[in-house]
Amino acid sequence: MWAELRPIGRNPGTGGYRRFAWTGADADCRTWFQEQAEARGLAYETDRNGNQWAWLGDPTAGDAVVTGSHLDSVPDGGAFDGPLGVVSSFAALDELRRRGVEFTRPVAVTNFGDEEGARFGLACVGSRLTAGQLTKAQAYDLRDADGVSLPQAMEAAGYDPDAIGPDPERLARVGAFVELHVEQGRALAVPDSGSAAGRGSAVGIASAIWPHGRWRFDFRGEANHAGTTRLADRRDPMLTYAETVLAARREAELAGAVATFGKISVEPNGVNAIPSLVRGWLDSRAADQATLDTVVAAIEQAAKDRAQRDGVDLAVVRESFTPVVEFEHALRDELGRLLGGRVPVLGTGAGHDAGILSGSVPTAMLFVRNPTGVSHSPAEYAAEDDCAAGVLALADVLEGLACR
Ligand code: HGY
Ligand code: MN
Ligand code: MN
Ligand code: MN
Repeated sequence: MWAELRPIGRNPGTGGYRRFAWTGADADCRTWFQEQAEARGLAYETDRNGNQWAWLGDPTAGDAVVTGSHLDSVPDGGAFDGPLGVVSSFAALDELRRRGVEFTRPVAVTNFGDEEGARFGLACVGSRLTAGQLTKAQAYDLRDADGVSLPQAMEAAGYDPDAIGPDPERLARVGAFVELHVEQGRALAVPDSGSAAGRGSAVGIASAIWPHGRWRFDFRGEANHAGTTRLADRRDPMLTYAETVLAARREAELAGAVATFGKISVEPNGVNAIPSLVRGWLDSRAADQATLDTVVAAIEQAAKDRAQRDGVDLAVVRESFTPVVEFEHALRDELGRLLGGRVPVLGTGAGHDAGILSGSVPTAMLFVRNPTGVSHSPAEYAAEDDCAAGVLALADVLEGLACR
């Protein structure tokens, strides 16, 4: 499976991936998914929001056990974030068929569309639409950097954007959703006396997803000549932006949270022009809501103070927010039992479709060890043995939940 999937959207220069929603690379990933489904005799379908489902058993029977993840990527992303979950789901089904188990519930493998939000700026679009956490109107307002709207992009990819919307009937048929994902951190890899996770386990179970959000900071100054404008006469928004980025690091460190300005846009973006507008996007996350609120408020205050000093206008827009996700304890504990109680339980700062769906169906996550913890980068990696351990763990979980 990996051999056919690996080359799709891969940049040979960096080894990273560019698989943005509703682009050619996304279409190729979708074709790969459908081929994998049909090669296994699974009933393939695409739902109204463009998410892909491969069914074993009768989907209308209800109480299905669903597994899967996403195939899209961040810009220059890694090979495992998302694909490891989808490949492992198909491989776990193959393993269960080898074991000759009898399925007592329908089982499905899924690929949720546009999980990273790399093109339109909002993460988990496919699962949010299905779970009713993103309205059709909100989705229609999403634009990419070229001004192409989400519906235009869907239409260009051959999908009917008019159909998008909540899909409660589909979710009513799901009894449990289990997403396997490469760990985006080092808790499973690095011995850490502070946590059971540090025992160097190849597989872990998720306890929670930190609350996290995205804020857009607009710093509006005055365009002017870089060579002839005295420093005292400038209203340079780049200075305000720079101070805000430094403040974000200071405030996050103080609070034990994380804050990242990873995306910026500058107008007019000329080497010899003082910018008129600098837009910076903040991604901030913390183990609890109060801490996150404190950090973001402190960053905003620092931006305001500096903006005043620079004669710059500031506007801050919260573009998206995902509250803390506590995975349902009964299913989490069932996974622990099915895996012999030897698998550590750990939290994560990364968002996932499982986090979105946890508001609608019992949801759990399995993590596979990432030796360096690096993710959202071409350097993202998981050892073959650990990936194999992940498949066997997922097969054990699916067997325990859906077979006898
Ligand atoms: O941003 C995230 O945490 C996820 O990888 N989409
Ligand atoms: Mn990701
Ligand atoms: Mn992911
Ligand atoms: Mn995900």
